[in-house]
Formats: sequence, C-alpha cells, structure tokens
Amino acid sequence: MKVNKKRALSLFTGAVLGLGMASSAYSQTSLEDVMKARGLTQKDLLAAAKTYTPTGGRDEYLAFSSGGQSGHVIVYGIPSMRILKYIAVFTPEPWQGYGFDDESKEVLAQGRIDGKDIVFGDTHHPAFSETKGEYNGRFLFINDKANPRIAVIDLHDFETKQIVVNPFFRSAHGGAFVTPNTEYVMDAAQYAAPFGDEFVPLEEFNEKYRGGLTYWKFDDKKGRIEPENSFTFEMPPYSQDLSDAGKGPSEGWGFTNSFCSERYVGGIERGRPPFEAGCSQKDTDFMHVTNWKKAAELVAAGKVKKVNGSYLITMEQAVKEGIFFLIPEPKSPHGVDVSPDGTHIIVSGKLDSHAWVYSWEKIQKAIAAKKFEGKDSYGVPIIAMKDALHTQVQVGLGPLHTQYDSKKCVVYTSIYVDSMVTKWNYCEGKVLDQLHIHYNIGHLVTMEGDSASPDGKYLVSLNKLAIDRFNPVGPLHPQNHQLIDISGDKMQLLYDMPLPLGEPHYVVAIKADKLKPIVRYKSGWNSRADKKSAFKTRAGREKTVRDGSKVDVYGTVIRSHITPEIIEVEEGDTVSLHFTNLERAEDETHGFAMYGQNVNLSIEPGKTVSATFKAEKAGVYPYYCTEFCSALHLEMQGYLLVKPKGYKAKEGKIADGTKYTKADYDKQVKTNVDTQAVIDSVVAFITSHNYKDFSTVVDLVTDATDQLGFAAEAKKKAEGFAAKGDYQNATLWAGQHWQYQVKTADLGLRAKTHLEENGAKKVK
Ligand code: K7E
Ligand code: CUA
Repeated sequence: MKVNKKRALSLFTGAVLGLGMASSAYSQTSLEDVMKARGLTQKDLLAAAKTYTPTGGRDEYLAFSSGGQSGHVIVYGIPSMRILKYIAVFTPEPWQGYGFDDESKEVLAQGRIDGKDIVFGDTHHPAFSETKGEYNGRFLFINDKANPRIAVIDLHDFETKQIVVNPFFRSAHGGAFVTPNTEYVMDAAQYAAPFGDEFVPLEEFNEKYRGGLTYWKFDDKKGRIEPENSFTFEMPPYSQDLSDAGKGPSEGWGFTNSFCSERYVGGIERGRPPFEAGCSQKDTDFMHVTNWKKAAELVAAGKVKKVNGSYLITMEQAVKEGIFFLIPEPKSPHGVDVSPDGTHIIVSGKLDSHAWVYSWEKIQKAIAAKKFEGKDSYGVPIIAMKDALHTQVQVGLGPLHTQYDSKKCVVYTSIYVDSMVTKWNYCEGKVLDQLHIHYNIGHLVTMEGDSASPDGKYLVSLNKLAIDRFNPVGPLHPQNHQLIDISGDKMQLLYDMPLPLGEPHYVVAIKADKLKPIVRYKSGWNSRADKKSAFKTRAGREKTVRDGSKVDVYGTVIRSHITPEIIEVEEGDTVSLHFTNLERAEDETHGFAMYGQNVNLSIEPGKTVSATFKAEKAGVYPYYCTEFCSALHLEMQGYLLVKPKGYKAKEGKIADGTKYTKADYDKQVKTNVDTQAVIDSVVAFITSHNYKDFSTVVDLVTDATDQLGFAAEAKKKAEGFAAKGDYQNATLWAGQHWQYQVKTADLGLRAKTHLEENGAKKVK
C-alpha cells in the first residue's frame, strides 16, 4: 500500500486547528428530554452528578481490588468507577508481556510450588504499605489463598516485583495485612495441614495437622520481603481466617480469627457428616492474639529455631514466652477489624446476627493479670469472653466485614444473608442506618478505611451475586461493586459497576494524590527486577552476538521500526531477543509479537525486555509491533529467518518490487520540504514559549530532536545516492527522511498541545 502523504500531512494540520467536531442527538435536547427518554429520576440525576467524571477528569481515590481467581489486581477510580488497570500478579497477562518476557518469567518462577509453575492465584486481600498507620502509596501486597503466597507490587510502576511462597502452609487466607510501619506482612493459614512435606493420615489430624500465622519481614528500602528474616507462629488446626494488625495502644500485636475450632474432619463418602455440619457445632470459635514485637525480639536474640530454613515459633515456645492467647468469638466468624485508634477490635460471626466489639484495654489487663478461663488442648491460654468484650450489637443476619468511617465510633458492617450494609456506632452499641444492596455483600471498603485516619466519603460494597443487575451474558455473571455515598447520615446508593474478571474478595482505596507513578523507565531498565538491564541497547549499537548455538540479539524499537529488521539464525539455535524502547514520549509503548514462538512483549518507554526460545524448525517467522504506535505502525515489522543446518546463502541482492526514477525522487523531496515547513512552525511555537518549565515537553523535544537527527542522516544518504544518479536508493532514503520528519512533527504537535493546554507563557 502506498501512503497518501498529502493526507497524512493534512491530519497534522487538522490536529493543529482542532477540526472534526461531532454532534450527537442528545446534545440538541434539554436535560428534561434526556431524563424522559431514559426514564431517569431526580435521584438518578443526583447520583449521576456525584459519579460522572467529565472527559479528561481524574478520580479522587484509586481502588485496588483483588482480581479473585484471575490472580490479578484490578485498579479503578472512585467515584467514577472507571477501570484503569489490571496488574498482572500470579497469572500471565499478554498485554503487559507478564509471563512472556524472560524478566517476568523469573518473577512468576519465584511462586513455583515443588518446582511446578502455578499460573493462577486465588487472590483475596490487597493491603497498602503504611507509615505510622497511614497509607504511604509505595507498595501493595496481595495473597493467594489456594497456593499460600504473597506478592509485592511496586506502585511506582504498578508492576509485580516479588512472589514468596509460605514455607509451612498449604493454603493461606489471612493475608495480606500490614503492621503500622510495614515492618511485617501478616499471612495466616486457612485449611490445616502438616507443616512438612510428608503424608500424614487424617486420623492424626489433631496431633500433626497445624494452622499458623506468618509475619513476613518487609524491607521498605529494597521493596522486598525477606523470607530469611520472617517468622511463623505454629497454631492449632483451627482454620485461621482473617487477620488485622494492632495500632496505637495495640501496636505490636496481631489478631487472627478462626472457624472450625471444633477440629472436625468431614468425609461424606466415608459416611461421616460433612465438614459444614461438624464445623459449626460450637457456639464460639477463637480469636488468636499474637505479640509480633516480642516474637521479633526473640528471633533477633537467636532464641527461635529455623525449620526448613524458616523461623518457626512453636506453640510450646509461644505459650512459654507469653506471646500467644485465645479469646472466644462468635460462631464461624469472618472479619476481624481493628479500629483506627487501635482501641477496639470488631468481629462478626457469620452464623450469628451480632457484631462483637472487643476492648484492647480489657484484653491487655487480662493478659497482664494472667487471668485466664483455662487452656485449649494445646496449652494455649484462653481469655474469657466477658473479660475482653466491650459490647455486642445486633446488626443483621450473616455479618461479615467491618469498615471504619472518618466519624469517631461509626462503622459499616456487611450483612451477607440480609444483603445490606448496617451503619452503627460501636462505642454506644446502636444501629444508625441500613441500606439494601444487590446482592449478598462480602467485603466492603471505605476510603482509606484500614488506615489510622479513614476518610469516609464513599463506600464500595463488593457483592457476591449480580443476578439481574446487568444485561444477561450467560450463566456466569459479572461481580457487582456498588458505590455508596456515606457522607451524610443516610447512606445513598450511587452506581453499579460490573467486574468480569474473577471474584474480588477485598478492595483497598487510597487518596489518588498519594500515588506518584513514573511515566517512563530510565533507559535500558529491567522493570521486573528494578535495575538496569544487562541487555540495555542504545541507538546505533544494535548487534547480534553468537556463542556456539546461542544467539543474543541486542535490538531497539522506536517509531516506526524494529532494529534489527532481519534476524538470521540456524535451526536448533537458542535465540534471546533483547529490545530496548528508545522513546521518551509518554505512552509510546511498542509491542513485539512473533509467529509460532509464543513470543509477545510489551516494551514501554525506556524498558528493556528479553524473550528466549529455541528455533527448533527451519522457516520464516514474521514479527511486528503490536501497539498502533504511529501512522507507519503496520510497517514496524521484520523477519526471523531460521535457516536449515548447513544452508548456503543465495547469490545476489534482494530485488526491489518497485523501481523509482528521478521524478519520484523530486516529488519526495518536495513533500519533505513542505513537511519541514510544518516542523519549523511548530518548533518556532515551542521555542517561543517557556517550554523548559514543562518536563513532559522537554522529554518530547528530546525525542523530536533524536528523530530530526535521524532525518538529517537519511537526507544525507538520499542526496549522496542522487548525486550518483542512483534514484532507486535516493528515493527510498528520501522516503525514510520523510518518515523521521513525520515522527518529529507528531512529537512536536503533542508538545505544542501540551503547552497550550497547560498555560505556557510566551517568552520571545
Ligand atoms: Cu471472601 Cu476476606 Cu477471603 Cu470475606 S473473604 S467475603
Ligand atoms: Cu510500534 Cu506499532
């Protein structure tokens, strides 16, 4: 296809003049007409006004949602409820090249279990890193319940950097929850199992199966968990559930609840009543109270032994040191949530209609006075419920999780069975308001609700069932996140957002301005390991290095070509492609996909990524850029030629499909002269303004200057060939000169628009 150069050029002029206004049917009518046509009420309108975000607008909060079975994290804005990103965590994700480039394969490999690749995750609870109990916007952690793992996501680029596998557990639900200065990330086991690798029959459940709670040590400077400095509390096989870390007066302590403290083992096929019957017999289960500060001191003092290379505090040791206690809590509880000031802990029993408020002051007193009502069968002291309870409040059937408001003593509890949110006061023990949701709410989240100073404002209800809320899409429905306004006395439902990527169990929401993500990487960056890549390649330094049957290709990508464009290897070679994106412009990502080799990369500006594969079969393997990055994006292509063993190269040159004359060359030169005029006018605009005050523009100008440099080289080549009368090469190089000009103009126009929209001042 021949590109219509005149038209391409007119596109730029169109952009400058702001042509192309569209009009819609609604724009001609009044608000009343639209309301009537769409059947909207005043209330709908109010809700719309509270959530609608005009084009180009930003959200006040960013929510980080578990992606459930997808193994991803979903990022969306509040109040607009617009999805902004899926962060690939435990699962490969092609668009981001996660699980496709060598660098991210290494991250996923950290999550192997017994050497086996696990490429999904049952993600439940995301948690932000904290400083003094406040979200600091630096890191996000999330657990995988099915395979007991925790992942670390760096919020400077929203990428997963690390996955750690629990050394003892076979499932882990009670994570991730962080201590107030992110010293540790809590992760509790769920289904009890032997701590070792060996087979243990269920007949030995009470003696050999164990629960537990791991405190993963986090190095805030490196942004990595340190498995070698982490420790685990051995616990009875009580199916530990959720956790939360103490704050303020309770800082240094952790709280973990449990279900099935009956230690019942089902087995319908053996004629035994099922798990659900045996696990809900007792009226109470146990809240587990652990002192991580003291435990950390024991570890530091060398008093804790390592098992399988990891610190394990046995129940015996924990009891002896006085750092582990149990407190009865309502039947089959689910959430355990510490108040922002750290004075109270709220627990809800799924099979009880009450929320139970525990007083840290009372718990502390009982511990200090060694006032226990007895011990469990593993010797762990039990604090009597009456010695720990502040109050209990009837909140509805099936209470699950609690979130705190900005107003003192005010909380919101999700009521699963009754499908509602109950707003209540835990200090006075009274219900304030109830709102029905659709349907079967699980978790709920208030803005910065897990921090020491929640913002209130909005609440999102994470509903388990959508049923009839959206257009039907088959038996598997999306999940439904409902946005609720909690700024007034009465809760108001604002918006329904379908989430079709798994069952998100929990969400955390942070003030958007606390996040400071980068727009590009330092040149030649291995983003997955967060260091300079050994394969960083600069413009003009592209090369192919062969070592035996291993071929390393050091390449670059920039609009609109991949260097190299032809890669030749031999059948049986192991090929490693390394590409560096040379762009500095924001959002100029190039993709790289190749036929038949499962190679698919995302190369964001500055990034260096690699793909290694074995070229097993001789043949022709086209490759191309997968992101529509410029007008000549389709031409951003190349060939991998896998030659048969012993192949002798053909004599002669590649024959051009089309022949060019002096007339073609002259025509191209004229186009180039016209284009240069456009560039000059844009450059004049930029340089006549204080563009150096705008870092975005400075970067665009850097890119544009690069492109102009390439343009000058191409022009010289064209003129050289023309002087020799070789109009074939002269025309082709003149065409390439024009390509560089087009990219320069594109960058320049982007810079100009940025200056215009951001109030740049004229300086000369
Ligand atoms: Cu689904 Cu927190 Cu895992 Cu409750 S959890 S709903
Ligand atoms: Cu690069 Cu398309």
